[in-house]
Amino acid sequence: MAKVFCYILNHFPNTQLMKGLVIRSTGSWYLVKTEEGKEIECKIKGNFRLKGIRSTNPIAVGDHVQIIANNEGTAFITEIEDRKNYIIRRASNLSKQSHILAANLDQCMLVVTINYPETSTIFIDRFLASAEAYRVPVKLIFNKIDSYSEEELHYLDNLISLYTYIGYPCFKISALNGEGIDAVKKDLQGKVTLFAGHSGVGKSTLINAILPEQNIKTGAISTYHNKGMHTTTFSEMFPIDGDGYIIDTPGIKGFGTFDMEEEEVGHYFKEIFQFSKDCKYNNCTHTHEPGCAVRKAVEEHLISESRYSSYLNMLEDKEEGKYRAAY
Ligand SMILES: Nc1nc2c(ncn2[C@@H]2O[C@H](COP(=O)(O)OP(=O)(O)O)[C@@H](O)[C@H]2O)c(=O)[nH]1
Ligand SMILES: [Mg+2]
Ligand SMILES: [Zn+2]
Repeated sequence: MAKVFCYILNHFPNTQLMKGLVIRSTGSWYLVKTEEGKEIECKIKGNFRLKGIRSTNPIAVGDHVQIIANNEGTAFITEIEDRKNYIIRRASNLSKQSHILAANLDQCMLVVTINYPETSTIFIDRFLASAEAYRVPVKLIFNKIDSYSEEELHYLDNLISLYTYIGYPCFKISALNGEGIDAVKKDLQGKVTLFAGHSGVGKSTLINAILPEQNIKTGAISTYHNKGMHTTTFSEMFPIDGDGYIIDTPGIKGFGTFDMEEEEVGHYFKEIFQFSKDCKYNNCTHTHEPGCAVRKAVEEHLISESRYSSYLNMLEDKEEGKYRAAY
């Protein structure tokens, strides 16, 4: 940082130091909104390294940064403030490098559909567990309620009871006809919120309903992304009326996973963690150990079978070493 700073000061006397928020990232340049409300395109120079992770992009949407700008409009990011959290994913399947999707999130809304397309409970639970590890609070949005059969609606209500009971707030909405959207809108006030979920669940439709002026592309673009023609992810933050931001990352389905120890996986399933305090062994994996309070709770229907299956599913990945590969 110091080197860049001196270089710029020496060569461009009319420079200005400012603080701002990174609101768009394309990989090669960043759009920074300054404290005065100006939007400035910035490049980075120098070496930004994060402790412990190898990343393809050192700076992400949501980062609070310091920039230096001259009168000709050239600007550089010179410093990043410490992050309260961030989410990453692997840059590509084969790569050991990771890509930071966003930083400093207040919450994440996981958009879920029971059908068209189906979101499995395994997917939901893995997402929730990763978010716990990232220390990002999650709320669930069940979308497309205008399109379900009675049976599907019944199943949806069961899921809502389950996740509400565990401690995840749930919304029941139709992004298409607007039902339930006001409650979501209210909950976004004053916060930085990331929207996640499978392609086709209605994220862009929902964001458009909340921010009609942004006119984010729906449907067609998602399928284009699915074919993998462009795997690069450009994240963007959209300001919401009043105060707060929505982050749309076209490529995000779930979070990358942390390098966690086997006995740690259970810490990220809230109710499993609660019961595990009564297990006989404190490194219990809740699979075969005698005196396991978690398995007892599953038998007594105090922990749902679907949650326990998702837990076992994550643990299996762990055994196959997939967690390590996540970096
Ligand atoms: N019936 C119904 N369709 C919806 C709803 N929300 C979105 N869709 C449709 O689902 C498709 C995918 O939506 P999109 O917003 O692009 O999903 P994304 O990939 O998550 O951004 C589009 O054809 C939308 O019109 C909804 O609440 N009800
Ligand atoms: Mg979309
Ligand atoms: Zn146990």
